[in-house]
Amino acid sequence: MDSWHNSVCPHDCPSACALEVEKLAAGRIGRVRGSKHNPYTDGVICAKVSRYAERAHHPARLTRPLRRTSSKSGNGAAFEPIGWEQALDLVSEKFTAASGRFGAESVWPYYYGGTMGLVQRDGIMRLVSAMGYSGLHKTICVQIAYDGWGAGAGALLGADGREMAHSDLIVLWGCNAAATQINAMTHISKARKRGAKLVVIDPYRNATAKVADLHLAPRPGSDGALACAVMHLLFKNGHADRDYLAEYSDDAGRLERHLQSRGPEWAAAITGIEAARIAEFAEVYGATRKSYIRLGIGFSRSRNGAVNVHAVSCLPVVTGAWQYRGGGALLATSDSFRLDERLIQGPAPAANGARMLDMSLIGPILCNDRTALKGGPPVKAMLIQNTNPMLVAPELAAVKRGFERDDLFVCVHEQFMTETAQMADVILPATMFVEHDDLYRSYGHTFLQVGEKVVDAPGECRSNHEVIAALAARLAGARREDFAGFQLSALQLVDETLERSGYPPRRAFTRGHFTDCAPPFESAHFLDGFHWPDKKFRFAPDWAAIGPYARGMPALPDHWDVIDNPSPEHPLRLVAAPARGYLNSTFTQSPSSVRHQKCPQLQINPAAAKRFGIEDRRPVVVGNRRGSVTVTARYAEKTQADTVVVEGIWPASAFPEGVGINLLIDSTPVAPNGGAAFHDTAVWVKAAE
Ligand SMILES: Nc1nc2c(c(=O)[nH]1)N[C@H]1C(S)=C(S)[C@@H](COP(=O)(O)OP(=O)(O)OC[C@H]3O[C@@H](n4cnc5c(=O)[nH]c(N)nc54)[C@H](O)[C@@H]3O)O[C@H]1N2
Ligand SMILES: Nc1nc2c(c(=O)[nH]1)N[C@H]1C(S)=C(S)[C@@H](COP(=O)(O)OP(=O)(O)OC[C@H]3O[C@@H](n4cnc5c(=O)[nH]c(N)nc54)[C@H](O)[C@@H]3O)O[C@H]1N2
Ligand code: SF4
Ligand SMILES: [Mo]
Repeated sequence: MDSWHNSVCPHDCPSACALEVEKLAAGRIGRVRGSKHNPYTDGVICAKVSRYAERAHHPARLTRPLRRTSSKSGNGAAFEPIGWEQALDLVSEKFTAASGRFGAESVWPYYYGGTMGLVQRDGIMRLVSAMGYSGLHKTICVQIAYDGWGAGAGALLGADGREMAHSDLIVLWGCNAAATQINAMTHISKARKRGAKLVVIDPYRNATAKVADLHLAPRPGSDGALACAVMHLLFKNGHADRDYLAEYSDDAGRLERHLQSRGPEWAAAITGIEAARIAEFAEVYGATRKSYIRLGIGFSRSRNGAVNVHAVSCLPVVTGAWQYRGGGALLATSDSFRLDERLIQGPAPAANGARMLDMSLIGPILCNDRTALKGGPPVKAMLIQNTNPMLVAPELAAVKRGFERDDLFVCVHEQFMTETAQMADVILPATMFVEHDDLYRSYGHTFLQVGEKVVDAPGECRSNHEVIAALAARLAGARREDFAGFQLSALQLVDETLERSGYPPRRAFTRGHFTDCAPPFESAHFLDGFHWPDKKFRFAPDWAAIGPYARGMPALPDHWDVIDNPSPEHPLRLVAAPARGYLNSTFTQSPSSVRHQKCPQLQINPAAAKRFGIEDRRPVVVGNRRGSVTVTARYAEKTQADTVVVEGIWPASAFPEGVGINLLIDSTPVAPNGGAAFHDTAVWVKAAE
């Protein structure tokens, strides 16, 4: 057993699995498996991570710092190796020059969740704080969903995922768990052995819908209507828990009156689901006390996403399902962890007055759009860690134009030559999770975990923490002293953060690996009140208090018709959902993942396909005003007739156009506080010539 080491999956996945990694040699891992000791992971992980050796020891890994030798706009980027000292000097010179000429806000460090480890992910914020650089408004993923949930409940807590084993009905709402968080399926299967039913609400028959007892396929962006009709029937058919509502909600009477005109026929016209099926679902949901809704983030990725997430979060309040073990709902567990992260992050960037730039607006920002720049200086220099915006950000044409600017200096710290790295002036080689130390929480479970270094990194790779500390040493001067984090090792940061946060030391964790931070049942189920001064769930949220884009949002749950509706010119709606074999833009280099995913495919209802002369397994062009890409058509029964799905995120090189699917996605900020509407795009399709 000596060769097996505890670790944590670092990827941006709610499961944050407890791993065991086999060490074959000082610099070589073998198998990776899920820990049986962690009750959430329960010994199960996804296929792509079980074959991590493919990624860690991939011949295309970056192992040396590189400097650009070619222009940015031509075809084929060229680089030459340079030393670390030279590379770091160059970056700091450029940052200093940009700051001197255009102000510190012209430097914009850009990062996201490539690793979810707190030290390696968030350390860059400490550099931002110390230097007064532009901060990052992190809208690319959970912003819309969290705004929608927070509007009602007031905190990111919910019924523990393990409770699903005790539920009699589980609803996966806009959540492709079989692909995006396999462990939820583990706990669901325990419930199903006891006879529990699984309902999936998703516009297409994805891997999860295929195994459900009931699959409702709403049109994308119509969940608010569905939730309203269900609540209408709950009130009408005696399934509302009026005592619970009186104690725990703001104004159930007003909600009930409002819903009178929002019955199943009204919702059928909007969602495309027959009224009888809506009634069938409402009856099962209303008649089951231990009903558990697992909200996915997927259905928040629409222009009305926050309204829809809030509407769904109202359901267990109407039935009072929150009162029962195995009942209630979960979007995210993030507020279960009480971590003092100031040592890692420094004070919030906003605290030193610097502007916060919206990461989803990176296209307009790099194209010098004044509104997106908030009236401040242009962005002249960037350090990018943990994300691949040239592929995953919306409005890719603008992102590409921006990165092609000759007056923009870009340093990318990466494991692979991603689309973004190809636009860099300097590339720095990064370690992987098995090669550095970190502390991990989760947004899908309640375990705080430590993942220590298992093997040596290849070549000259350095961790994010090392790079940030080395840049601070060059850039921050005396200010460095105010940020103790720069002087500590990653493991010291982990230990001190645990101590400051009042958690036991690492060695007191179960097997030195994890500790459960689950709040008591009463708090997880909001039985001690929702997180507002009056402790009542808000059916009528104060959207304007959440963000600047709240204008026009409905006062109560509703169908807010601001989506990119089909039109004669753009008759179909595109959902650009994640694929099982990839994790966002990651694993697209792993041979087994590529074999699993085959090629970019457009899933389309056969009847709709025939209308547009599109044949199964033949090339099809999908486009809109922003551009078009060519993919392979794949007939998919049971998808709404006006909905198409491209699972991704495929590399740009997988498309003949050399640009990813997000070429078609709009970047206009979603209400109330920003975010990208990845699954809300009207498109046309035609057979490729
Ligand atoms: N069409 C479409 N677009 C989407 C989405 C969608 O559903 N559809 N989803 C959106 C969502 S939810 C998200 S979160 C984003 C995510 O998109 P990305 O932020 O690109 O996500 P990842 O692929 O997780 O990670 C990005 C990079 O981090 C690098 N990396 C990993 N670990 C480390 C490390 O320790 N150090 C350094 N320096 N680099 C590291 C990886 O090599 C990888 O290239 O994509 C968004 N874009
Ligand atoms: N294998 C794999 N796992 C992943 C990822 C990955 O790329 N691949 N990405 C990771 C990341 S960063 C995140 S944020 C999570 C996201 O994981 P999820 O929370 O599952 O969210 P999505 O995958 O964006 O979408 C889930 C489902 O929502 C559906 N959907 C889209 N629009 C609507 C709608 O309007 N209504 C309804 N009801 N459903 C809708 C999509 O069809 C899709 O099947 O997964 C993480 N896990
Ligand atoms: S990607 Fe998700 S399911 Fe796969 S090992 Fe990592 S945390 Fe677990
Ligand atoms: Mo995400």
